[in-house]
Amino acid sequence: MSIKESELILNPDGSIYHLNLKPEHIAETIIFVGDQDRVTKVTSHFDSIEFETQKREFKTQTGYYKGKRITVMSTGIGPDNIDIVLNELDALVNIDFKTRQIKDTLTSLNIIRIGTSGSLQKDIDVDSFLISTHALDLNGLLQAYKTDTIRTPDLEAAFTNQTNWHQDKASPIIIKGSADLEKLFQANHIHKGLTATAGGFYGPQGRVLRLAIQDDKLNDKMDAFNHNGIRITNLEMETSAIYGLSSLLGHKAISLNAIIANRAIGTFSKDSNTVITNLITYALNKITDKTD
Ligand code: R1P
Repeated sequence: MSIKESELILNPDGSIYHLNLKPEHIAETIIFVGDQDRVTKVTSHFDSIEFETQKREFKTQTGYYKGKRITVMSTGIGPDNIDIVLNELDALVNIDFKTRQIKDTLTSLNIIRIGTSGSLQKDIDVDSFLISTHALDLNGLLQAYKTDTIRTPDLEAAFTNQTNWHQDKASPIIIKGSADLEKLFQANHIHKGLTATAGGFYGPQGRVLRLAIQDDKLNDKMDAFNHNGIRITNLEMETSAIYGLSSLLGHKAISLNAIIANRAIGTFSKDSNTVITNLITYALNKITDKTD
């Protein structure tokens, strides 16, 4: 069945609607960053850049690092953007744009988020790195999809009990990242944990400036959560959407977090730029170790 023009939207030049990309423009290893200015921070390490484009907040560069072809793309802020980015990237590799049909042989991408995040744990300091082993959808994006095959019922039940999750809210969804990529990026000095992904920066992450929030104990309850040693370690705004959609579409994904705030103590990094730069260098070297 051919996918209609209103569902798979292509620009007049044949590129996909929001990302402005054609299939030949992307590599199979893709780094996501939030900030569009972080794209060149990553590619400044590259040997060469063969392609670049930008539409709205989605800036893309594809090039070579130590001989490996890598695409770096900014996703902007939030899970709603990840819905666009993941669906359009998957279409670029797995849908034939001429026939508008799903290809017989599917391609699996390696997706690596290099992002910033706030720790919920006193012992996970600012300026440290954290790998998200799992992600919790606090934002609701995944509620639109059939997720039965990728969920973690034990963890979800433990989270519902621990936080007295309201029955009238949709049930929480927790998804695992790629075990292969977790293994590739792990190191003794890097924390691991369950990352909670919020749909906003202030109220949805328990920040109060002038507005009261519905559950001002949610962060405390998340910080006290421990299920068989799995703790909720940090809050950010993309990982659950990346993990959920990647798993459903057959891609491998991992989220690497530069911890720049500690919400449990109330501190913020004195030099967040350097932490992010160090995480970029670490990630690039690990990617060239072996992601094929
Ligand atoms: C909020 O300031 C943004 O920073 C974090 C959050 O997930 C959100 O996107 O990640 P990035 O630094 O990757 O954008």
